[in-house]
Amino acid sequence: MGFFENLTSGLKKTRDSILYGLRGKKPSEEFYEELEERLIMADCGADVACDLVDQLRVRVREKLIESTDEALEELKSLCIDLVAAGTDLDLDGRPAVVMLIGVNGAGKTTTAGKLANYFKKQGKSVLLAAADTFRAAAGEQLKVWAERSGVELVEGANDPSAVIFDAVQSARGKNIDVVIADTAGRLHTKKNLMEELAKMYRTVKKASPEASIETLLVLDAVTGQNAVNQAAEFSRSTGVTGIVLTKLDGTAKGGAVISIREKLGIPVRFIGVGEGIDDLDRFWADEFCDALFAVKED
Ligand SMILES: Nc1nc2c(ncn2[C@@H]2O[C@H](COP(=O)(O)OP(=O)(O)OP(=O)(O)O)[C@@H](O)[C@H]2O)c(=O)[nH]1
Ligand SMILES: [Mg+2]
Repeated sequence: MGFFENLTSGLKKTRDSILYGLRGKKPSEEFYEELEERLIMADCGADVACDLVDQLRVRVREKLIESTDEALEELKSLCIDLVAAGTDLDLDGRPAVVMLIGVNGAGKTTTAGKLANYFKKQGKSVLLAAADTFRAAAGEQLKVWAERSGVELVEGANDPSAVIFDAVQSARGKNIDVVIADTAGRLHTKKNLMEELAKMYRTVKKASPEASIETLLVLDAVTGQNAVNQAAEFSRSTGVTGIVLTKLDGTAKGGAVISIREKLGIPVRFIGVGEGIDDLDRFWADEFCDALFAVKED
């Protein structure tokens, strides 16, 4: 199955919950009200949903649109405008370092494994850094992913910054393109744990001044609006350059992507739509909105 099919089937729950019964009609006040409610249910956020539907009303009037199918196509293009900007990755540094951060169980380790495979397929050399030194089994879990994707792994005893230092230095020595660091799950309310992230960031710069750093906040889409709150909290205490939204396959809350982009201005960089090694891809606004609002019955 290609990724687009994967994405389309992953977002089926969200799409169905937004579109059910709305197709093949004339746009009426009832349609707009129902649509707004569905967007809120899909966790687009109440203000964003209200804005989108208001803009849609104007478009429908201006373009003399007469069917809800056409109106939903318009909604799709409004949605693309909202989420498209700034999705490019900064991988120019030597090495490029991708730090995965987030609360417990969001999907950081799985994403680290999938990303290793993703970059490797693009012809880049990759090194995984097991910087979750908190949970005993975390290193083992990452080792399995390293073997699966055929990349090197750097481990260490109990200091995440030391692991990152070793990994970045080793990558520098071996001319490796990308270092992916898996970190321990943490609550954004724990100040010392947030400071630990800041220390890891400084350590990368110490190990290689030419390194570029992408700090990707991994969020579980199933948590919907709560994911939006987590994003707000994490970005307040540490620099978050992008979001990885995981588990979009298991939720009707895919609208969180729109909400995060609109409310926090943080771009979604990658999305996860399953537990397999290939169930991750870059976030492309048009593909995503296509899958979210596919007007054709499926
Ligand atoms: N369905 C689905 N499951 C996922 C996805 N990403 C991760 N998971 C599952 O979510 C669970 C937690 O994933 P981990 O990668 O261990 O999460 P983590 O953030 O590293 O967890 P901690 O290290 O404990 O904080 C695992 O069972 C994964 O298989 C996804 O995109 N879709
Ligand atoms: Mg983990």
